Amino acid sequence: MSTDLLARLSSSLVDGDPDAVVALTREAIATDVPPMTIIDGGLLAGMSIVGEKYSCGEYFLPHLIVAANAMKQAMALVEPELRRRQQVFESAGTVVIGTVKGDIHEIGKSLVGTMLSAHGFTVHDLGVDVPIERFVSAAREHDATLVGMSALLTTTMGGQRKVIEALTAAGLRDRVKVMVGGAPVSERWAEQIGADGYAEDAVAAVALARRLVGAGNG
Ligand code: B1M
Repeated sequence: MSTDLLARLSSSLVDGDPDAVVALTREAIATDVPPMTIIDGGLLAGMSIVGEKYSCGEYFLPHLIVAANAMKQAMALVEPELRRRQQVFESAGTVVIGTVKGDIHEIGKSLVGTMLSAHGFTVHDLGVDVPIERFVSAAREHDATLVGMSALLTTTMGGQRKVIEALTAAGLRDRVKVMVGGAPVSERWAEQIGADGYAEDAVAAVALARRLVGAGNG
C-alpha cells in the first residue's frame, strides 16, 4: 500500500506537481508511513530521477527549481514528524552547519541538520552560500563541537578546504571536528582536505557525528 503511495509521491515530484507532492506527503504522514521512508522512498527517489533527467538534457533549470520547491514544501511537513519520533533531551553536541560559499543547494544540508537535531544535537544552520569567515565566527560564537559543510558543485567543494584552513588559522581546529558531505564529495576528498569525516547521506551523517563527538554509534 505504502509502496504505491511512495511511487506516486516520487512521480509527482518528477512531474513537477507541487500540489500532488504536498497532498501525497500529507497522506503518507496520516497513514503512518515512517518519515525517513517518505524521504528516501518518495522524495529522494523522485529528486534523483529529476537530477538524472537534468544531466541527460531532458530537463532544464526550471524543472530543478519546481522540484526543489515542491520538495522543500514536503520537507516542511515531514521534519516535525522526524523530530517528534526522536525525542532526545540531552544535547549530543553543538553543530554549526551550512552550504559553502557560491553554492545555494540547501535541501541535503537542511535534511542533515534536521536529522542531527532529531538525534539530540544542538544545530545552528547558517544556510547556504556561507562565507568562510561565517563558519569560523559561528563555531567560536556557539562553542561548536562539530562544523558540517555541504557542497553540491565541483566548483564549490574547494570552499570546504578553505574553511578548514581558516579554522586552523583561527586556532579552533583542535577543538572542533569537521564533517563534509554533498554529491561530489567523497571519503578521499575528505582525507585530502583534512576533514575528520565524510558522510554519504543524512543517516550516515548522524552516525559519523556521534562517532566524532564521542557519543557512540547508536
Ligand atoms: Co543544481 N546541480 N545547480 N540546483 N541540482 C546538481 C547538484 C547537479 C549534480 C545536477 C546535474 O547536473 N545532474 C549539478 C552539479 C554538477 C557538478 O558540479 N558536479 C547542478 C548544477 C550544475 C547546478 C547549477 C550550476 C545549474 C545552472 O545554473 N546552470 C546551479 C548552481 C547554483 C548554485 O549553487 N550556485 C544549480 C541550481 C539548482 C537549483 C537552485 C535549481 C536547485 C537547488 C534548490 C535548493 O536547494 N533550494 C538544484 C537542484 C535541486 C539540484 C539537484 C537536481 C538535486 C539536489 C538535491 O536537493 N538533492 C542536483 C542533482 C542531484 O544531486 N542528483 C543538482 C536532494 C538532496 C537531499 O540530496 O543534496 O545530495 P543532496 O544531499 C544528500 C547527500 O549529498 C548528503 O546527505 C544528503 C541527504 O541524503 N549530504 C551531506 C549533503 N550535504 C551533506 C553534509 C554532510 C553530510 C552529508 O555533512 C556536513
